[in-house]
Amino acid sequence: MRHVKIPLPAIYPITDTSISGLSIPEQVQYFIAGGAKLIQIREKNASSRAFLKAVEASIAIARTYDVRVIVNDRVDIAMLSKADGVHLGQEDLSPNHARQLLGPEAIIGYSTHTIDQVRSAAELPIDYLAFGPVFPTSTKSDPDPVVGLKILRQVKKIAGDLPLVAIGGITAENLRSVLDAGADTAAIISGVLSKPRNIAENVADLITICLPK
Ligand code: TZP
Ligand code: MG
Repeated sequence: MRHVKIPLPAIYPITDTSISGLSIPEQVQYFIAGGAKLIQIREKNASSRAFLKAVEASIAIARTYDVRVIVNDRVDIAMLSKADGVHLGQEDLSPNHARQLLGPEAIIGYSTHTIDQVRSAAELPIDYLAFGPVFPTSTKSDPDPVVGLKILRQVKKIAGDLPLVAIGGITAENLRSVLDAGADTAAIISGVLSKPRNIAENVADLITICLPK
């Protein structure tokens, strides 16, 4: 049995400055106001210095609410900012290298897009496995092919006790189907940052959908 550092909450919002039109700390504040307990900071366009500054400011806010912050892609920024962990893709530093740098307590998440990648991830020092895009998404440039709910169900069986985070095109309308397919958590960008409601309300609504009936 793996050592689970924190029980992963069902909703895992991710920042995106171009969709929201807000600074990273502002988005983090809204996520927290909506009840998020785990947040990922993802920023593809900022300079390293600006990104570090934004992550530090976000972590200062998150600490006062006991909210965990994961940095997308950048192990160096996660280290410098003392973030709770890092989220790595197939082209980023490997989970083994990230673990070497960040130590045993860091949360390391790892993106996968195919069953083969999921199988290869089984032996890696990771704390959760992300899989997707489950549904079509226009948030990621050049996304991998859509995997759908049937493959997500298969991935859950392969992942075993490794927490499974579904990502890609998840909204209030399809969230229940993703959880029913076996995802422990839904990582969501446009579904929290786009209208119809404000960001905090969007997060709160999604959390409500996950509550047992
Ligand atoms: N990885 C796979 S799909 C995706 C990422 C980062 C984008 C998710 O964004 P959205 O808006 O929730 O579809
Ligand atoms: Mg990446």
